Amino acid sequence: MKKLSILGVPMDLGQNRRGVDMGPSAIRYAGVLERLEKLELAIEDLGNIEIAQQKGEQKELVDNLRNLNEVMEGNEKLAQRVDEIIEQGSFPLVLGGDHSIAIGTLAGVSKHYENLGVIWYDAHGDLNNNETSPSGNIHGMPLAVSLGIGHERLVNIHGYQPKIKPENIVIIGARSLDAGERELIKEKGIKVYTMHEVDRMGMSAVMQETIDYLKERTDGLHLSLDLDGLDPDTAPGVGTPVMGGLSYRESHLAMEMLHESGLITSAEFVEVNPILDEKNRTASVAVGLMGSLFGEKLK
Ligand code: 4U7
Ligand code: MN
Ligand code: MN
Ligand code: MN
Repeated sequence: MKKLSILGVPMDLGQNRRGVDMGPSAIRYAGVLERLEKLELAIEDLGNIEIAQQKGEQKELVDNLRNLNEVMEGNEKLAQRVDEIIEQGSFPLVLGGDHSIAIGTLAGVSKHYENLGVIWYDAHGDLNNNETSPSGNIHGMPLAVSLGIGHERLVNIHGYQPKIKPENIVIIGARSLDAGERELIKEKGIKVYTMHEVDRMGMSAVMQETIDYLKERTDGLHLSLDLDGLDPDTAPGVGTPVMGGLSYRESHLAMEMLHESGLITSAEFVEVNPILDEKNRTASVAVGLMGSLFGEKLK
């Protein structure tokens, strides 16, 4: 039976809104364990890793990076835990927390693969660095950091870099890209399905192309799913909502096709903020998507 290890990361230091540190609790409250236990999986919930508390007062930005030391510290811990989970032959399912935690997750995962693929399901590219970032928020930087682009402390987390190669990335759902991010996408030739392509081609074709593309070039595949990839009408409990997003059904189809592909070797669900949510709907949507990703069947 496939082993699955759930690890919560109550991180809110990668951005400046409160509440996303309660994401892991909200997702557990929405029934993630009960839901996944119905599937053929041996599940362990490892609880949450310890993350520094956000103090409320705005600290001054150092090098245009908010809370660099605390984000570093949390991600080093996370990388180590994820590394161990894979070493023990289990599938890491990481619950965020803001998206800065992808830095640690990918650092722990990528050590185990020559050519790790990454699906970045998000309204944003998260391809900023401290020089291009309009906000100084590290949750807007994890994909660049994993490519080895950005502050040298961040890119060297877990003692090596880069974690991933640009040709092994597929971004899905993008509709808010900053100027520096667009440049990087062009320069590195990163594959992006914006909302325009999803509208034109349909999610089924987008996912089929994504799977075919990644299948032949990667030896492991990580799903990094930011709930703001979905439309805010469906997933309102996120810190940086952008109108015109992926639908509930499109997202379930994407997860179902990923399950059928058998390619996914690790996953994280991030940016669930119960304080900004309506009756824990966003956490429930996240749990439903996990159900589809791990093989729930309608009949
Ligand atoms: B998320 C932003 F400027 N690009 O860098 C930035 F629009 O993890 C938003 O995808 C980043 O939610 C959003 O601050 C990060 C902004
Ligand atoms: Mn986002
Ligand atoms: Mn993101
Ligand atoms: Mn966000």
